[in-house]
Amino acid sequence: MQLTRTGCALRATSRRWATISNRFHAFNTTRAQSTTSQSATSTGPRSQPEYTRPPGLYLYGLPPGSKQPVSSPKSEGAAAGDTISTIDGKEYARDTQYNVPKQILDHVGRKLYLQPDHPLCLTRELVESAFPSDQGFNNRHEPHPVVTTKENFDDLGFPTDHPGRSKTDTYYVNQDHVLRTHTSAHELKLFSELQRELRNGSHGYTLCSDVFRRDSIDRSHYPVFHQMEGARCWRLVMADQVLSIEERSDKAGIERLLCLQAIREDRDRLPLWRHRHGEPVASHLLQQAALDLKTEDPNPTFDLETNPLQSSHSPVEVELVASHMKHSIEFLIAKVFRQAQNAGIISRSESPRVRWVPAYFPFTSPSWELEVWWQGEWLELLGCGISKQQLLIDAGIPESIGWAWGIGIERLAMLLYGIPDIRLFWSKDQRFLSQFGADQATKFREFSKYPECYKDIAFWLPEPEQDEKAAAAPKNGAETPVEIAVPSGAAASAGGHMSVEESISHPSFHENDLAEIVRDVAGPLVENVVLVDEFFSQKKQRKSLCYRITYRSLERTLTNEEVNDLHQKIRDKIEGQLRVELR
Ligand code: FA5
Ligand code: MG
Repeated sequence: MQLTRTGCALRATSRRWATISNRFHAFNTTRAQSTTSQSATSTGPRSQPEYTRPPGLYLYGLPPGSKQPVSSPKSEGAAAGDTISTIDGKEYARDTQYNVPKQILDHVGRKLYLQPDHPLCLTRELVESAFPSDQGFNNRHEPHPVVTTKENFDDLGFPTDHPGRSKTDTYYVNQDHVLRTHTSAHELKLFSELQRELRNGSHGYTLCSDVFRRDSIDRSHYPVFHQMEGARCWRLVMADQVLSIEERSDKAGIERLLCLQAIREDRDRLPLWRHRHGEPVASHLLQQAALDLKTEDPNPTFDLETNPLQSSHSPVEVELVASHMKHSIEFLIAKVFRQAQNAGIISRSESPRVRWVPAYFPFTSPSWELEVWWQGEWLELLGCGISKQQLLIDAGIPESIGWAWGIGIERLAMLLYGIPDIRLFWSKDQRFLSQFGADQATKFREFSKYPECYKDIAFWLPEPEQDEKAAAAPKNGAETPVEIAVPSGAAASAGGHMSVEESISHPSFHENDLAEIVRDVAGPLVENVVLVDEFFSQKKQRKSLCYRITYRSLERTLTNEEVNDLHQKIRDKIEGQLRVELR
């Protein structure tokens, strides 16, 4: 859901994400000598102070102590009296935590990423071609969408009070099970499997699955979408074994560590790296990828304050692993751009642009997001980082270092084919499906453009509690429009930006709940929901919000009566289920 949000002051007082876990003490002890011994010569930090999140960096939710979003309205999917839910053939006991609407369940089992000639399937194959099995990546998928809260959150180090765990962000099957909010829910299992596979020459994987989020409604967000996860590991232990203590005690010795050498060699073999360093690149790769990709990466690889390296890693290791990861990912994006150029979706005359943005994820550090310049704005494609050592320890591969990323497949496919609206991926219309095929560079041809119709809905938020009033009221005391922020549907459930202010300002209203009601009533007939007006009334001591709902079918023209009827139903439900007063 888009918000007209400018200049909202973000309060960055928290240390929520700070604590880099010391749980991997055992591993640290082994590595401690080499890390400490560098201190004389290395420019990087030695020990890991508590990490204080910098102003403006609000990935993965709110700091501890900030208020949680309110719980969701009662879900349509939970019919009274039902005690068992059957999801993709498996049964789950239902409890009060259940909040999965039927229309979300209707998306389960479609497996679009396996449907031949579907753009999501073709996009998955393109990603796999950049991380192929003959280069040590097991290409996997995981169809069953229900995972435990342990897999989705705990195993990845999500704090217990993380807003992503709330029912406003996540679909709960019961108190212990959710529809996965990201493919990272399988990271621990897949890393554990690598323990065996590392010996057989595999050192990484890709995984494709559907994921589910109570998210906003617009052309690049859908509550059910697809992600691919990728990861790559190197073993570190050999190096420690073969070098003497003396050798480890100087920087040169560290640099000679066999593992580092292996990572460097792997990195130096990457086509994009070779291209940028004037090394020859196989001609078929040159043709496949737009290697003139322009990358903006102005920040240092790690920063103690804003994007720290882990205490078990040396600066050299982090630099190399990050460099390997970024060049591997950029190569994939270069492939996407070349294909889009071949199809005439983007021009060949301009070099495609991408930029790396520091990020936060509980299970990687340092972390980044990658954005691409697309249709005049930056579009976020993926999150990634150096895997948290605790995860590798838990997976049984403590002497390893590695990277991981998670990509939104729809976003990639929109780029590849010029598909303008994320809802189209679910279309069963042959006019859509017949356009794509493995051996053709395809530019999506709009087969219809049915008229849109928008309607506004305005309401007063509940009166804030006394202690919230001071924070909510505008400082000048005037009854004027003020720039406030509402919890955006920015997917705290597995990433996304959410500011502290956003959640504190409206403790009893969450935009995701509004989006859910709109979806319940109108499903795919709504293209966009956007906040168009907001102000605070001194007299009423309340805030008013006005949302514009854009109705447009991808398959037919909606009649006035139909839209009026949908809109009335949405109004009724909002009034009945959210604690707001319609205006
Ligand atoms: C994650 O989900 C992390 N699990 C990624 C990760 C994996 C980080 C491994 C580190 C290591 P994030 O919430 O940013 O991160 O989502 C990843 C991508 O999914 C986004 O960049 C975007 O491309 C896509 N995405 C997110 N929400 C939606 C949505 N509602 N509809 C469509 N695509 C979405
Ligand atoms: Mg994100």
